Amino acid sequence: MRVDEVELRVIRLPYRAPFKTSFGAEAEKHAVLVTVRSDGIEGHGEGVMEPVPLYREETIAGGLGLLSDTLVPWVLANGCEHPRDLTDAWARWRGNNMTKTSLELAMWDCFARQQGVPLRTLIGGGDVTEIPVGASLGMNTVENTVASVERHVADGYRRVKLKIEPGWDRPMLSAVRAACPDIELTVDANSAYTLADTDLLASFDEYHLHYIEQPLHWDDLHDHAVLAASISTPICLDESLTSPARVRHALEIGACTVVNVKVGRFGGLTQVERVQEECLRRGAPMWCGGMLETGVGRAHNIHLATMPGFVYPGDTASASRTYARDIVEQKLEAVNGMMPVPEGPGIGVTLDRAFLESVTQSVEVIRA
Ligand code: OSB
Ligand code: MG
Repeated sequence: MRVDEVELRVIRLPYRAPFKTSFGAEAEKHAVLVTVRSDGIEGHGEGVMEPVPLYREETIAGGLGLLSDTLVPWVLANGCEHPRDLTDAWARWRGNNMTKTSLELAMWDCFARQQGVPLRTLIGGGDVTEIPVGASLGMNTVENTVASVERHVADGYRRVKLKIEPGWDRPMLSAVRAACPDIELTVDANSAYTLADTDLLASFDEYHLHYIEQPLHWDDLHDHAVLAASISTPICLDESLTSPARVRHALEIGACTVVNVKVGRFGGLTQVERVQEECLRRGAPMWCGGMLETGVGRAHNIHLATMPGFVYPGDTASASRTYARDIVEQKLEAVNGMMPVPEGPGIGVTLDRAFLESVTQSVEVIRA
């Protein structure tokens, strides 16, 4: 595939309500939208780098610099035989997984559209037309949280995940469990605890959580393995898993038994295919995480979650939970906890160009 030009667009899209986690409250999404154009066909990818590095290290400013100085010129000069080859071609440029992913996903989408096939058919999800999804609830009051959990269960969501931090855990979890004793419930601490909290974390066993997500430091494996020996609740890692090797290490030492897959954290679809190999070999369930993506990233996540290793419900809930208006024309809405895979070539969504312009902060087009 020869690439004629690449567009780097930064957008700002307001959330319907601020999303509060242990790293703060966010009121709007800042996203990098990458579009590649090749022989009259476009493909899109979304970068999940942040304005400031609260989740992992990558920032939008740093990502844009690497894209325009290095990755985009490389793609314009070299193209690719198959998007599966890009990860290894870029391996000498270390890290920057989210940034690499934004361009890699655009290349996969463009490639699939040129072949006239849905992206899922290129990554092993050929027969899958819908995926099971749960919802991730930000921090709020106990009363609002219980009401929100009940609403999501009534809407058919397959599991509910609650953001937690020290001071926002046991009373809230007790109230939710009292209201909904049997639902599939998980918690996500986004690294808010330390091993000094082991007794507190062990006390969560009584809530019968499906798993606890990233309780400790955002780059740690060792302490999670120590914690795992002291609690019954399974541990799922998110932030700490950044490569197929890290996943293998985590599973080998028992730092986690469940794997949250975010394509941006791993550096692209080819890396996720390798993570899937590790997980299938070791019987570790994967599920598809989210970063409150706009329609482009959300559509990619839906296709990703059709891969056979994804066995637990993911975070790719209805777009309308997060945005009053999205940048794609298709409505990405779950029905009874099942998210339909967008039909048509590539990721199966088209941009709402007029609305996209209205939320655009900057655009740069780089040509061969
Ligand atoms: O830790 O999974 C996370 C959102 C932004 C950054 C990190 C996380 C999240 C979510 C939201 O939990 C998941 C979603 O609805 O996309
Ligand atoms: Mg998480």
